[in-house]
Amino acid sequence: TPRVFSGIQPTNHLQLGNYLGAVKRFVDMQDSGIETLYCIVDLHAITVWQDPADLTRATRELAAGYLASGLDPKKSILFNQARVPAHAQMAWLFNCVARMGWLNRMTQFKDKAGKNREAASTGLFAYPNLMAADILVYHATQVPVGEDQKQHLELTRDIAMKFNNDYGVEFFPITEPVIEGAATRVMSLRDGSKKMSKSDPSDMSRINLTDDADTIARKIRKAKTDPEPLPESAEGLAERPEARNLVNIYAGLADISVDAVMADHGGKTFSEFKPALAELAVAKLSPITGEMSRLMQDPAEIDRILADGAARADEIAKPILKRAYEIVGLLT
Ligand code: AQP
Repeated sequence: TPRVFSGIQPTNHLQLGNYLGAVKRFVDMQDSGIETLYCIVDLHAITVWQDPADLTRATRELAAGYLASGLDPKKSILFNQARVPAHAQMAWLFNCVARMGWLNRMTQFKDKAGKNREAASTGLFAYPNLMAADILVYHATQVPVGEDQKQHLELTRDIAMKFNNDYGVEFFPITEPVIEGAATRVMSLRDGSKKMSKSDPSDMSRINLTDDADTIARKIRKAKTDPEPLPESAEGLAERPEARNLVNIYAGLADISVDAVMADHGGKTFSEFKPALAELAVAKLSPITGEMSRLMQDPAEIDRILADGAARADEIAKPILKRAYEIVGLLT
């Protein structure tokens, strides 16, 4: 049976890339009739240092972001990872399946560990194994993510295949990444070669879902561009990363193709296009921001929704974990 799983780390604030690359897709898939599980991956977040109070706040804020963006706890299972122990238990099995050489090739580890790899946590290194566990402990078949998660999803497939092969079973499904839409890789507003990220030290590099309308407009107005007007068609964007990024953001927010954006805005200067983009961004994001802050006033209700989702997730995960233990030969 098809099943959708995805997650986001509760670090800092949700940014536009997370929204267009992930959350908006989650909402689309929720309404597709397939069972959907959307997780707040708090255990992933602590692979780098998190202040405990900030982590708790960010977990509730991300839940509010999910709900405000249109995820519905009646249609999707919404929960935080720490509440479902099967994730960490399955991850241990995968620590014993995945090879050091596979993890050594992960570009996210290289980026996040930086120069001083010796000082990175072992959790950061094993991060993709926990991600594989998140997905496979539900036998999820589809995983909506942004472009940057492609390599981790390939590793998830490798783990599933190696497990099935080593134990001579057809137990884990081979998961499909769902990387769709015009904005699968939203770039920094300050640097068209870097992805927009929650943890970029420059707040001007990203649009946060907590930003007010003036802040959004100012960030777009100040976004780095080249001096030329927009080209007449999409082909002209190939060598212009900053221009391409703003057009992709427009297409993602408006839910239209890049060609459709170019049909309307091709040839315009940035002093014409940026205000149009800012207006669109404010129109689409402000209602979400407003709803998030309303939801954040009732943390008990958020906690109740997450606990209820976790109980439902646990029911799916437990028998799959038990069967995996049995396959391995562990007495349960
Ligand atoms: N710039 C992006 N464009 C499109 N999709 C993106 N995603 C992240 N950045 C972009 C997608 O958002 C989901 C959740 O990401 P995450 O929180 O698990 O970790 P991340 O990819 O590391 O996100 P950030 O914002 O860069 O966080 P930090 O700075 O904390 O590491 C994933 O589906 C991801 O593809």
